[in-house]
Amino acid sequence: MAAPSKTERNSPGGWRVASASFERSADKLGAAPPGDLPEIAVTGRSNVGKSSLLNAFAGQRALARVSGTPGRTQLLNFFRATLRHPRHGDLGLRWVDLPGYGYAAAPQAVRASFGPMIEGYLRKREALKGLVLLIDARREVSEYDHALLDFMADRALWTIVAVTKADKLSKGERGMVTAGIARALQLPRGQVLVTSATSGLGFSDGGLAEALARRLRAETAEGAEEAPGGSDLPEET
Ligand SMILES: Nc1nc2c(ncn2[C@@H]2O[C@H](COP(=O)(O)OP(=O)(O)OP(=O)(O)O)[C@@H](O)[C@H]2O)c(=O)[nH]1
Ligand SMILES: [Mg+2]
Repeated sequence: MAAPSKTERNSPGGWRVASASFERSADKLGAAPPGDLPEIAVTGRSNVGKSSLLNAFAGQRALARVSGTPGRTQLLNFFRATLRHPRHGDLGLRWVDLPGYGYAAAPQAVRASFGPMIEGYLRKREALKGLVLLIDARREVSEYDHALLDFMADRALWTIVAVTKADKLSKGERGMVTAGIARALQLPRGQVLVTSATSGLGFSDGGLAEALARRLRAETAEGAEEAPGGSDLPEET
């Protein structure tokens, strides 16, 4: 993966979300939009904060529906977003909100709980360039999360973890929790981003938009070459 230049890494007012809108829901891969934009799939256990993360990322209140009832969304929800950088210009992407997993199913049945729709999407969608795996700051990494990554192992998709609801932790706890999650998932610490949809932590400079933009730019630079790499996130602010 092409390393971001020092200027890019440190640029104040770097990548941000210029626009985001709902595109469509699909109940099968055949109903998905054309794969003409790079896609980032967002996944995690039910109620982990996927919809809230999207709203915070997009800077919109009600782009995705925040639900009080876990496990209800059973569709692939496609959103379009444009990332913008003052010098590098615009990057288009699709953000794909996957149904939450681990709801009323045993970990061994994670795959079954995905169903053919999600399995087909994760395995076959060529436009899919990265995965954002959400982990609740107050919960342990679960067998479900491990099962998802195991399930994805043969595809070796670039993955970043977003720790959600970090506002429920003290600043000291955040560092410990992040290190613990990185260890549990055997990911570099730099691929674990601490976020709070409530406080906005993890969404400004050096946050999620920056990490996704870097990945998509590296992807473009690599062309067809397969090379999952690190996101090299800055330390939590
Ligand atoms: N304190 C706090 N609560 C949050 C945060 N993000 C989400 N929540 C709450 O967590 C609950 C679930 O949030 P959602 O965004 O609907 O979670 P989801 O993963 O999309 O849920 P499903 O689609 O049902 O699986 C809601 O009550 C949110 O208000 C956060 O950053 N901080
Ligand atoms: Mg949701």
